[in-house]
Amino acid sequence: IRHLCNNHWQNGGGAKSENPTILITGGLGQLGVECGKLLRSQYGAKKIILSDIREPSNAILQAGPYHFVDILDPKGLEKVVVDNKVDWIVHLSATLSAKGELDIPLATKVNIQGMHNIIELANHYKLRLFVPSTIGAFGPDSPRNPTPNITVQRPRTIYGVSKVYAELLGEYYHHKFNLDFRCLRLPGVVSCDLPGGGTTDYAIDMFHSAMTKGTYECYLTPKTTVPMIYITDCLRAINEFLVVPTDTIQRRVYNIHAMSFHPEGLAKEIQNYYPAFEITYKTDPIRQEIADSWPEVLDDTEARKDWGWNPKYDFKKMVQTMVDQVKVFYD
Ligand code: AKB
Repeated sequence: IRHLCNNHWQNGGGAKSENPTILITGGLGQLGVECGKLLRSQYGAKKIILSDIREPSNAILQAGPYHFVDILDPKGLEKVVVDNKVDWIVHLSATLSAKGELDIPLATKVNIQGMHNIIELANHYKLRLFVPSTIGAFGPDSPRNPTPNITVQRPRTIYGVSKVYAELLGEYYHHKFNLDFRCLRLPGVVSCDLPGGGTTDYAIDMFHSAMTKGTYECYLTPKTTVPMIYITDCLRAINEFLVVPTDTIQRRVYNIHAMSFHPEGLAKEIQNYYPAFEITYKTDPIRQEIADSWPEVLDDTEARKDWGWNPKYDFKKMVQTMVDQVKVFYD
């Protein structure tokens, strides 16, 4: 019943499309900080609210609104939404794949209970809700090259299970309650800022190690191939997909792809910039098993066809950009 008598404060019930106020959960994470910058450049600094459960830097505090609120605290979240008249939520909080395997109760709470709290709130206040899914939502029974938009999904990590849950819950709330739920299955995101707890983190670590130490010990085998995307493309995809008109969207969950590579290939490309760079391998069985169960290439035909997705960073351009960015990072 609660869902049928929602408090619609704009647009006669649909999520507001113009000049939205947007809450980004996981606002201090790998994607959150940069996503905040991009959305602020578009909608204005005050319209984008970051939330997380860490102490922000002064730079973050000066850049725009920040709220210390836990996604496991539904009342705290609701207060932020109500006090600020939030229109859209970009829900980036998550425990990533490798960390999730080391602490399953934590991943269950953050990824499943957190998602549940967020979707209830979005539905109650008729907010637009974006949640990223991942290549991790597939498993060893899925076709790996390419992995279609609709296919078998039997992930073998708690992270993957929770992301399939998020996808299905979002689609269900969309069909049942007309929630404007939007979800992109992201490849591993390569950025200068360090993530934490992911299986694809090696790619970022390799750039930093090449620059600071000249060597890198990789926890995946040389030819382990997974889809990856440069952060600028990833955030552009989120930004564009957030505003695709509802009648253009044929489905609520889309694969997006940009490039695929393996550690050996990445090391060779980095050697074009740092000829003395050396890579060695010491496999971590947990992360290797995870990566081996993931797609090699995502089929993103549907995203390209329905809303014009088109990556701008290929492998070479990503490496060149990362080398430059990592230099700036240590300047
Ligand atoms: C991870 O490695 O867990 C993430 C992802 C691919 O979703 N980067």
